[in-house]
Amino acid sequence: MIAYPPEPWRIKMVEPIRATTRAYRERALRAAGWNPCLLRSEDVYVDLFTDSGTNAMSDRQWSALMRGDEAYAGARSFYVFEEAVRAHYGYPHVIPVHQGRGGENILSRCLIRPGTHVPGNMYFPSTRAHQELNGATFHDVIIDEAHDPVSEHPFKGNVDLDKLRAVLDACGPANIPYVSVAATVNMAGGQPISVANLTEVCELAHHHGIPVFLDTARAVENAWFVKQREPGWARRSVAEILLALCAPTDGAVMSAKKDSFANIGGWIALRDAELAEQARGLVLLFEGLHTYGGMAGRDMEAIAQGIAESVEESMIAARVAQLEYLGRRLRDAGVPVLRPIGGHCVCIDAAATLAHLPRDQFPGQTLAAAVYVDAGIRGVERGAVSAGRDPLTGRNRFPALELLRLAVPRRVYTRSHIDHVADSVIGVHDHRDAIARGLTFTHEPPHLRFFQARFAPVAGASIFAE
Ligand code: PM9
Repeated sequence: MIAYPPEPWRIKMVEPIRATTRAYRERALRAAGWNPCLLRSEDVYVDLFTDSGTNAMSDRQWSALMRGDEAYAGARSFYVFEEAVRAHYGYPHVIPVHQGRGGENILSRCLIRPGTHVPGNMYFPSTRAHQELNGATFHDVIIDEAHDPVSEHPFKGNVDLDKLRAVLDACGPANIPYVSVAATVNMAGGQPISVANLTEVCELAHHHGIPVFLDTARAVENAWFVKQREPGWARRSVAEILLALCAPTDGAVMSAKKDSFANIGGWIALRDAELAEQARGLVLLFEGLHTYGGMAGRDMEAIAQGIAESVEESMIAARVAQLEYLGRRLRDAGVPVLRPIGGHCVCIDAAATLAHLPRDQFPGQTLAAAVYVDAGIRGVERGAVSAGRDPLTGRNRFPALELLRLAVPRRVYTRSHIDHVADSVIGVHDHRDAIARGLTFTHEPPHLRFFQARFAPVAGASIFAE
């Protein structure tokens, strides 16, 4: 028996979802250019495309919405939001943005000059895109285990300090505007970084006068894994560990659409007053006034309440247990699942599942298509399509991990939905030989191509054997 503890919430409001037929779904996906991202959500049964902005807000968050102060300048809701971020993340300067990539844009513009280099623990598409748009080259300095889907390393988000030293030596500290660290690491499957490793990274970077900025989108989940796995932290609360993770860093960029249970929003949080002033100046141009940053007052109230709920340990325990349950069901049935199971998603090794397809037929995208057609489950490719092209050579990047990511929204789906997903994915895996061919681009956007790309089967009308 795989454990599935009862959720620490009950359902007060429901949103109907609609089951469709296989023939209907294949038609819908063909019309969407074989890209599940381009489907209408009403054609999706269980939506595991992302855990971003798709979470269920609590009754306390919904009531907080009513307190929203919609004043253009100096809204009361901003100060509630600012205080919640300061108290839980520990940075003095809090600048609101409309979502994470808004913050990435501002931070990259403040710090990056053309020809500079940004090391980080594996890329994230929007983060790297903003670094590259501002003229930097990203260097992956994550430990090798992060690229190995079967490694059980407890902290696959850790930075390899030798790799970081090598980038410092090769590029020179003066050409490194900052080190970009994520907690957890999304593209590695939601894998955490240890407090000890992050502290060492900061010591090394600071020794060379380089600041470290943390992507805190899922830092609460990271803190939960630290509590479970890192010696010395078991008796500390998740709230304390979250502060300990942020403490050695110089600032953070946050998408509040993840850990904070919000449907929209984010922030930049900084220690340096001068950098904060520079960032506020750019927020005015790109996001909105520095006391709302593209959010409504009610959004800031919902986030402040969501932050407080995010460190409630029963919530995180139930979330991680739900993912562990899905991962174990798949693994026990022989599906090659990335290990250990991460904080926000279960990832299927698409290169291993569809080993008969070459990488340039995009096995991750093809598996995403097959899983949608089978039972209306929408995941997202996290492999070569997401990695895009090298801006210098123009060639496709083929990362070591070629995954189908199933990201589970917080407090949205019940055990029977998760069982439905497991049954379907196991069935697709058992009949993987029926997936006769992969996909090729028919439309390829220049940036973050996985969102809007269109594909066609490399031959014939379908990816399935006719
Ligand atoms: N992450 C995700 O599904 C949403 C878009 S990609 C399908 O995983 C990190 C670690 C993220 C992230 C978004 C962002 C950008 C930054 N860092 O989506 O702009 O996982 O709020 O945040 C998505 P925004």
